[in-house]
Amino acid sequence: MTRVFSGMQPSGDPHLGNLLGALAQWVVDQHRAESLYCVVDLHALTSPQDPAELRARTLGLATTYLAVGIDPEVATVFVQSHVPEHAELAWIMQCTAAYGELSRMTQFKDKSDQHEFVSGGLFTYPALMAADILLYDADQVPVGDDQRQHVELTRDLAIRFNSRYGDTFVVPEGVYRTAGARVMDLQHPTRKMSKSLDSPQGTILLADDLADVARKVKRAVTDTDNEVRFDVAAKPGVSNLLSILAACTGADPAELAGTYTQYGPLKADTAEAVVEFLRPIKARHAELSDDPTAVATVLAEGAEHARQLAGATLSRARDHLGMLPRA
Ligand code: ATP
Ligand code: LTN
Repeated sequence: MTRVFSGMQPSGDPHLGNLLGALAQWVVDQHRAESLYCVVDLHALTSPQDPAELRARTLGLATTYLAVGIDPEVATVFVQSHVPEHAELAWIMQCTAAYGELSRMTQFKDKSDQHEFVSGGLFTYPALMAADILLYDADQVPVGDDQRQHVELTRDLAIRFNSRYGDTFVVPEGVYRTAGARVMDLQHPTRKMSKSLDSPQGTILLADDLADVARKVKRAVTDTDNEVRFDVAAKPGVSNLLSILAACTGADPAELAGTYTQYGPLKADTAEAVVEFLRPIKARHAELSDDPTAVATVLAEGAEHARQLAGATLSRARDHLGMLPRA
């Protein structure tokens, strides 16, 4: 059976981009593949975190996975740092990656320009991501468009390791969703919606109340020519609304464009679609948050299963590398 692995950082509150670009895909994938979904808390440490917030967000993000419909009876849900094999294979991947290769990662270049404190971990982040994926012999990695370069690097590292030390890792493929793959900020539609961009009016959070959600969509930046057309370059704001509406309703954005002649109705329909998309997820999240021990149990079971898989791969890699077996 195909195996799928993906992860998300507990570094901010989940937003509509995370839900449509990633989590919605995960929910679908769990029924066609053996799926593992990880809360990548070690990745969040690449920038300084408030301890209490990190703890709350880690549990909160795991709760979101379950609230969107990831079923722990079907998929494995766990926290990265509960499986110490990630950190160990990450070191091996750091030693497999070239300095120049890591230097070319655009996410590193963007983030290191934005931050005053640039950790060594931010630089080696893609090696940890490669370890996440390779530990589970994942065939497919569903991610947003922005992670393409990291998945390509993972493939390169797996191929390099296999050719140096013999067949060890499965070479994974990235799976990039088209509708909703890149949800843009509602106020700055040429930038992706993101938890690290300070744009509260342009970002729809799962935690927002539904009236706020509708208001933010209706106030989204469009343009003045009043023509509804799906054209990301020329009409980023309108195209973003069409993509969001399409992703929430399972339609095609270009086809949807033909059914509108004005911005008003497009905004109203998009607002309603987003609200109806979020409503059940919010309700389920609230329910699960009332029972944090149930979520903790899911995570404990998930980690146990993940460790079995990860342990086997790591032993294989250690052996092929020539590391002395542990007594
Ligand atoms: P940051 O702002 O710190 O970069 P983020 O909001 O981009 O964070 P990540 O934790 O980096 O979120 O991403 C989690 C997942 O959500 C990834 O698969 C990523 O591709 C996807 N994702 C993030 N933002 C968007 C977006 N605007 N549109 C579509 N997918 C997104
Ligand atoms: N880098 C990813 C999160 C991430 C991930 C992974 C995604 C960490 N490890 C493994 C897929 C597979 C991000 O920032 N979105």
